[in-house]
Amino acid sequence: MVVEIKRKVLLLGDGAVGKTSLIRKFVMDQFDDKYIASIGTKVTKKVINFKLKDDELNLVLLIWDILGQSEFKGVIGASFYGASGAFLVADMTRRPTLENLKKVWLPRVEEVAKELPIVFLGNKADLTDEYAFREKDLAELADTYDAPHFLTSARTGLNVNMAFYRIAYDVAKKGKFVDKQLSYPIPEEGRLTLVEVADWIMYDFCSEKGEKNFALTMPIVREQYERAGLDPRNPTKETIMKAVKYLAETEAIYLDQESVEQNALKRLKMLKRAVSKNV
Ligand code: G3D
Ligand code: MG
Repeated sequence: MVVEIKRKVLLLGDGAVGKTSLIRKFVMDQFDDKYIASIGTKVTKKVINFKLKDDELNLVLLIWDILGQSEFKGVIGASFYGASGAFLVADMTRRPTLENLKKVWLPRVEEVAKELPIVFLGNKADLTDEYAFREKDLAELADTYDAPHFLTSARTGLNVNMAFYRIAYDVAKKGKFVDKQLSYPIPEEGRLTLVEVADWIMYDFCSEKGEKNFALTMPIVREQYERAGLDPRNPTKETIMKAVKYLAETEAIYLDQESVEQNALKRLKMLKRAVSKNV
């Protein structure tokens, strides 16, 4: 059976942190956007498919982008209504954008909806030389809300899919379809970039270990990526292949041989979608 549910998620944060760019990067040419003129908001739709044990769940994400000038005015209140999740976006190159998450955006979220799944993003992570705060600062804030955080780049694509899949997962999990078998979504068919593949493999490895351990397993992948010389911002075919091998070695410690091989194959198949000529 295929079940379809719709969920609304918001991107919140100061002007020019990259909200619109992140949505564009995630949704790419699948733009199906509606401009709600009265409240200065644009809605973009993206369907994410989750495979359940026997069923499928199509989660229709309605991504609400709060536009330009309205950012610091009262009009955004209406946009918050009915939201199932929110991104809180800061710009790694401007410290006040982080402080405003605390001062401005989080209080607003809490006013409207308690217990809303939130995901913190430190965007423009490609501009490493211009960082005005560290990942640790963002992590500390996220931790106080028990929420995940990602460093993202709408420019390179770093962690963009990861972040959206994560919020999709959190949002789906909160609804009626709470299901232990809910697995992380697999990117749709078609060509992938090497950055997306490296993201996805990290995602795949962590989700194998279950939702609870997601944050704990992330460092394991990071370590193996480092060992493989894989820079998540600029991965190559060779470093991804090495990383797949190292992750398989790690998994061999606690998984049976067949599962280890299946996982490695699954990951190499993703890589093929980035490097093969005919996808
Ligand atoms: P907003 O929707 O939050 O207001 P935008 O932000 O998406 O309009 O982005 C604001 C500016 O930041 C844009 O530059 C955009 O290209 C840039 N930007 C967004 N994300 C990133 C990123 O990850 N890395 C880098 N280097 N730049 C980013 P312009 O010059 O068009 O105003
Ligand atoms: Mg914008």
